[in-house]
Amino acid sequence: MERLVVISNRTGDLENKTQTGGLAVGIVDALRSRGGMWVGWNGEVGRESKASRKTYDNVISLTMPLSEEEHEQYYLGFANKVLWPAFHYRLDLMDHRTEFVDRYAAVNRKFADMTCPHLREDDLIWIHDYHLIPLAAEFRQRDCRQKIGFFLHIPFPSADVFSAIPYHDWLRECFLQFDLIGLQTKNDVQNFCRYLREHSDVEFITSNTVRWHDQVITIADFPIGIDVQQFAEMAHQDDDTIELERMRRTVLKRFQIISADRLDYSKGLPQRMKAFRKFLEDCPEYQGRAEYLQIASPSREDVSAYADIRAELEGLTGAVNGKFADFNWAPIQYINRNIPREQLAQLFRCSLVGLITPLRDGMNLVAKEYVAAQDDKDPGILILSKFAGAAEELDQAIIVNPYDIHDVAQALKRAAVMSMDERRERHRSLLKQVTGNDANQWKDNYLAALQSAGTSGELKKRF
Ligand code: GDG
Repeated sequence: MERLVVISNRTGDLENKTQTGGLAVGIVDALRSRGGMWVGWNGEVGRESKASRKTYDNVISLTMPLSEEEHEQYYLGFANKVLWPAFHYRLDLMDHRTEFVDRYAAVNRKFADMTCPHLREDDLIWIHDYHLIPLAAEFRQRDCRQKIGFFLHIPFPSADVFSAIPYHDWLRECFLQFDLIGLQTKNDVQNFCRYLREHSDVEFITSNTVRWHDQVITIADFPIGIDVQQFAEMAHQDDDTIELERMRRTVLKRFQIISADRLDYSKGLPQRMKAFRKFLEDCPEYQGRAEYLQIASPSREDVSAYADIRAELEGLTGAVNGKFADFNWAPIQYINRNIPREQLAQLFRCSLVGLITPLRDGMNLVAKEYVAAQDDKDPGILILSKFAGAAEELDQAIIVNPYDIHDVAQALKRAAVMSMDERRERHRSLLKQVTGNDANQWKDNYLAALQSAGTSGELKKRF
């Protein structure tokens, strides 16, 4: 079996599997079973840190630091002030400077320089996410003939939106150096193919396979999954605090709502808080009973759009609590820090509603984790944005328009009175879906497609 080489902006933890999310679990398993290499940034910035090469049994971890300029212009700059907002339909938040794209290209060259000397001829190369779109082109320039696949974790926007990105032509040329382009949803695949039809001369061989010069490229959806069993086990390791929470739900008839997101403007947090406020206004009988717990883990705090959203949320939490709270009840609990994964799983389990309403999301693993954490005897209800990639699979959730505060408030009302039979029926179907396409299945599907993609390893030199 070919060795696997995974390259992503950040590498995962090859030692401690239980602390990692769906993506890392799938990748660690694949690396361990095939042997291989994981290449990425070590998370450090500055001159003190050095590139390193460590071996964990049959897996090599190859990491490097970023300089201050690289961090500023490649990571915070082109990746997170241009590509992230644009791919999430926030062209208004795009903040481009020419040095950003130059540094983005330069860091990709650096990744290629670091990786190339360690590659074997029959390696399968799997590159992840928007930070590394030009990497296959860099490899091809260095005469690499291996199969190279890409997986985009975030949405691929509509053709118009993509074409508004500075240097989209260059990004397109870079995309076309991969053998396989994996996206989260069918909608993403349609957007990508439509963009190619409208903005390039590629020849379509099938609806999702194109020829560009002598290269055949497949574009397909691989919806990412989670390790369902591991998450369910964590959710069911009871401890005393969680037992108490469960009692509050059953004895005091609390209507517990939970959300967990990175604090990111794409996740729709202010709209969600406003929808909860509307629910309290429309259903006064839930004042004193409904509790909304928002866990918002800090993220990219050096980017100003992230500081703005944080200030907005603090204002909204204060306003809603100030208006509705009583001496023994506050409607919103807002935690702006990272909490342990086990605790998150247990909190999901004792919350009657998982309220997951991003404005745009590649997939949204929290939605799948919420489903995996439920008891089949007394399962909670998933309310899910139609703009989360997960909505394509999880159609038995209550699907909402996250921009429509009235619609989300109505969904909360519907959840509050949903019969146990309906809850069980929906949960059974959701769990079947989440289990049927878990992290392992995702990784197996992707790697099988990569193995059979492209042009059977012939030398394709395009430069
Ligand atoms: C990108 C795409 C796509 C959250 N708060 C805490 C915590 N989390 C964990 C969740 C989940 C992960 O972080 C978040 O994953 P998501 O999928 O929801 O979102 P992104 O971080 O934006 O991920 C996304 C994903 O890539 C995979 O392809 O689904 O669309 O944007 O696992 O549980 N974990 C801990 N404490 C927290 O406070 N321990």
